[in-house]
Amino acid sequence: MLLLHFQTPRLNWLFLIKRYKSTKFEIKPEVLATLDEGYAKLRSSNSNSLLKKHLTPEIFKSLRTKTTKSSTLLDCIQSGLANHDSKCGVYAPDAEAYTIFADLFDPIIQDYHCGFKKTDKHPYPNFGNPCVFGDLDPFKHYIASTRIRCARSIRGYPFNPGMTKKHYDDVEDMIHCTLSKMGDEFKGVLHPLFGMKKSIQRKLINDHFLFKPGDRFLEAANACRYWPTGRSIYHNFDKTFLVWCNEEDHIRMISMQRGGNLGEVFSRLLRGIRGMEANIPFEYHDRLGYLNFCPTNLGTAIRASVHIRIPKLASDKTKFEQIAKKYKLQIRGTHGEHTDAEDGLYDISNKRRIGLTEYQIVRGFCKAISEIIQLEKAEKGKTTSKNSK
Ligand code: ADP
Ligand code: DAR
Repeated sequence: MLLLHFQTPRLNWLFLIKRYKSTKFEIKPEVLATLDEGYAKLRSSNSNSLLKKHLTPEIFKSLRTKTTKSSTLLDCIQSGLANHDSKCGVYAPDAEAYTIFADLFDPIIQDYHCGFKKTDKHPYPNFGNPCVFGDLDPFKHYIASTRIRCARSIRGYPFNPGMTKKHYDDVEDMIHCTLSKMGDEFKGVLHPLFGMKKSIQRKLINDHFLFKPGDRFLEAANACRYWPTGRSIYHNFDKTFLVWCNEEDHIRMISMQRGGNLGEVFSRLLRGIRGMEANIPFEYHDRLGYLNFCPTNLGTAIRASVHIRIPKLASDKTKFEQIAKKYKLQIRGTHGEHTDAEDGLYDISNKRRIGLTEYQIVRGFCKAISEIIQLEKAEKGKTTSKNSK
């Protein structure tokens, strides 16, 4: 704290207390009442969320009346209080929340990201040489498509719940303007959700390009105000590089294509990130790396995924779970988070996003998918030899 050079020590403290108080705000009694009621219901629920697991009565008591310049504990946990089926249950309404409410966020971050402790520091960005990964399925027997996305927040802008209508419009304009300056491979079209034909929206969603509206977890986190103002999707003409504007985060950059060529997908994402960061400052924390709305999207904020058909391996639940645990994988359905797999097609991705560099995360993902394909081949081989007897 800057030491002041007043003659009268008493004035020192009065000034400091006044300045500290000016950066905080009084919590309304109704907010505290909502917090207490919601927390009691959560404690008595059968929720398995990380919020319930880590918001102990002691931590609740210590954080209950804390605030950032613009948010309260309720702003952080309201989604998990309203949706007991949340996996995580918390969001950071602003970057400062990761510091002020660290006693809650740090154990959740450690739990979700497989052991990233509050004393650990995320490494500086390093994408290595993305081309080394090549094609994981050159004969196209298993992988339907490959996608790598990263989340980014724009420095100086509040996260979703604190944004005004103008913020949403400004962010959309900033992204569109930046994309229009990028190389030919990124030339494409912006589709604002505002006024988008339902048929076009449905096709973009069904084709795995566009996010779905009405995510109840985001709605409960106060992240869908003014919808669909400022929400849009940009894609290049090949639909291999896409940018989501103002869905959950300010920016989601996505590189994707049919087949298993992880090297091409990763290389394109890196070129896209370089193009965007040349004009837009991203929110970056010295210990947590890239900061975003959800604590599952910190550090690299990268999710690399394949839509892969592995009916044999998936039928052996124990083996499937063993390999997912070994490589810290997340298994989803193929129509987005909170969906189930259909006809043996799974969305398999890295779960951990912090504590490793971008290159290390994609390398681990590459090893995992390669082993999964080998296991599926072996299972297929067993079946073939049985049938031939
Ligand atoms: P994220 O948080 O990474 O955006 P979601 O699970 O919400 O992930 O998926 C968003 C959209 O991206 C969904 O339509 C999903 O089907 C699609 N998607 C995710 N991974 C792939 C992939 N490997 N290939 C094709 N589409 C994908
Ligand atoms: N649905 C919330 C968020 C989980 C992580 N996914 C994100 N951020 N899209 C939950 O707690 O389940």
